[in-house]
Amino acid sequence: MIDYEKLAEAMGDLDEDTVKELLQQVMDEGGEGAPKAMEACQKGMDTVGKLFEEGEYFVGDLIYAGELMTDAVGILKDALVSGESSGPKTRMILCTVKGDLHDIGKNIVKSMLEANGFDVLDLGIDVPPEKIVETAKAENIKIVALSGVLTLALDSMKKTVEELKAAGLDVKIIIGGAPVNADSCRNIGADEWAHSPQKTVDTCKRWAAEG
Ligand code: B12
Repeated sequence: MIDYEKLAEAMGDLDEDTVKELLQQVMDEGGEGAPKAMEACQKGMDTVGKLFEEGEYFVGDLIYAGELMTDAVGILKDALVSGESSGPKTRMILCTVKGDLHDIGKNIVKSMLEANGFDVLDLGIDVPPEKIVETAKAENIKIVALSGVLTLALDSMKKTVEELKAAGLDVKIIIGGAPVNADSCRNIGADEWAHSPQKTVDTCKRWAAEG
């Protein structure tokens, strides 16, 4: 029986040994607890963010937290990405928007999409609207997924959506990352928003089926 509270706490404390021990236990028990373990790790990351805001953690701790979270995803990956990947692949764009360098959430979403049969064109981090518009045009892309965790990412997302629309491109746009919600989605003019990778996959599958 995994103690998810203990896992969230260990992540918040940046206690690498305990985090890795508990995640290995999840995998040794068959991996069914992986989504819950992921949630616990994210909860721990919220604690890291809070302690950073309060001045108890510094940028070095954020970097360490980022590395630990990446390792955590690596351990859980096989259990997290269990989608079916048959049939023709829909090509789509995924990236972190301009001004934002965070990519751990984006990479999780990417793994889930790929495991579910999408051909994900990952443009990376800090991606300006022009590059997204250019690529969508050149590759005849129908789905664009934008990630961002900084508050300022919301402005970049809005600008990106405006430029995609101004270019007359017929694309569906989904946005995600911690600061995104229904209100910001409306304000940005995106078609959908999500925090959970599963909702992202379900939405993109629906759009791909609509064709
Ligand atoms: C790790 C981390 C870093 C690492 C990032 C490493 C990396 N490779 O990504 C580093 C050290 C680089 C970093 C830098 C900075 N950071 Co930082 N960072 C964090 C931290 C602790 C965790 C972020 C994270 O990975 N979370 C875990 C992932 C899994 O969650 P997620 O991204 O939300 O993704 C999930 C969902 O949102 C969704 N999702 C994600 N993307 C997408 C996309 C789509 C399309 C969809 C549908 C869904 C989706 O799926 C994911 C899985 O469920 C957060 C605190 C926090 N609570 O988030 C601060 C935080 C985001 N950082 C913050 C700050 C201030 C900074 C710096 C400015 C610090 C500095 N002074 O230099 C710089 C900014 C650099 C920049 N320009 O981007 C602030 C942002 C404040 C704000 N409101 O804007 C936070 C909130 C901390 C805080 N509370 O103060 N950071």
